[in-house]
Amino acid sequence: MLIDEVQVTFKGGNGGDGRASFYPGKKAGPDGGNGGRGGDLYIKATSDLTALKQFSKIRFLNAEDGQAGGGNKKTGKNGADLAINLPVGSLIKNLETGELIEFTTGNQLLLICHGGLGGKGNFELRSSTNTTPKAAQVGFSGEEKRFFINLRFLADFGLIGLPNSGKSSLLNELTKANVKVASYPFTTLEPNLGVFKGKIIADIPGLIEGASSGKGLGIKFLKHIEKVNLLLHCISADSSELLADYQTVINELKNFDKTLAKKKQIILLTKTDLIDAETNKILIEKFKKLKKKVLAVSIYDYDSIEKLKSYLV
Ligand SMILES: Nc1nc2c(ncn2[C@@H]2O[C@H](COP(=O)(O)OP(=O)(O)OP(=O)(O)O)[C@@H](O)[C@H]2O)c(=O)[nH]1
Ligand SMILES: [Mg+2]
Repeated sequence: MLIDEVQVTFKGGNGGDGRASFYPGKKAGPDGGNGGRGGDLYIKATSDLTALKQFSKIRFLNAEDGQAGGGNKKTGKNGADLAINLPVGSLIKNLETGELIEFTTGNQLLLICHGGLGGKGNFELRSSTNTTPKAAQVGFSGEEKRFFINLRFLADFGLIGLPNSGKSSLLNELTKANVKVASYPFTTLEPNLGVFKGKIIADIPGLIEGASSGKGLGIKFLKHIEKVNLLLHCISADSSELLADYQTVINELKNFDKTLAKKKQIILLTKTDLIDAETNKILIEKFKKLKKKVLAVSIYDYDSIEKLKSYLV
């Protein structure tokens, strides 16, 4: 399940309070240490799919606070920084300033909220006019910001095709997604995502004729593949109308968004275990006329899956 939009508050850690203390005895004088800095809060873009789930309950995240200063000029410990993983492709909007930030590449790290400075201890606060300050400074608050996050994964590869063409089965072969597969159309109701060698593959619900005008399910999910590098167009080899199958999906893509239809695309002739080798050859030739790369695959043919994997790499 894709969690789409959340409103959250992020906060840098508060600075620790300075300490007001006095060294006893003959050398008496202020010796309170400074508070530690609050941790900074970062956002890191990741292709780890579990990053989607963290906001199903949590709406507030903060970096660690700095600790208070101690006696004997001891500075408090700094708060630890916090890096929040967000799916690559997420869009975040600062609700106060309206600023938009998009996370487009993996491991992108961005400082979002500064931690607060620690308060000064009474040792540090000494001055020519006040050589024995009795009080210390309170720590400064960490920056706090409210964001609207559009959690979306930028897929690198998009599996498209008619219902029942074997998209989800391939996703399962290529990744550890383990999604539902069944012998009827519209098994997939929401896009499934899987990670293949650090790249995200999106399996989109089947597209049918009329999809672009609202039929079926697939079209509203096409936004998930707007930015893919490569479309994997699945066509079932046991269909009686392969070229028509191909054209149906292409037409729907075109009607939805012309640039999507122009995206780099290869054809995956799926379920090739259901046809004989001779037919297989003929079909591949047919598709080659479309000047598209064609790969014949079957989830029951280990070599064909390996070939697909190395092509994707
Ligand atoms: N023989 C054979 N059957 C396959 C192969 N790949 C998938 N299937 C079967 O085809 C049917 C449909 O597979 P899915 O992976 O659910 O197809 P899908 O394109 O995701 O379908 P929707 O989610 O409905 O759009 C299932 O019964 C699969 O077991 C294959 O390589 N060979
Ligand atoms: Mg499916």
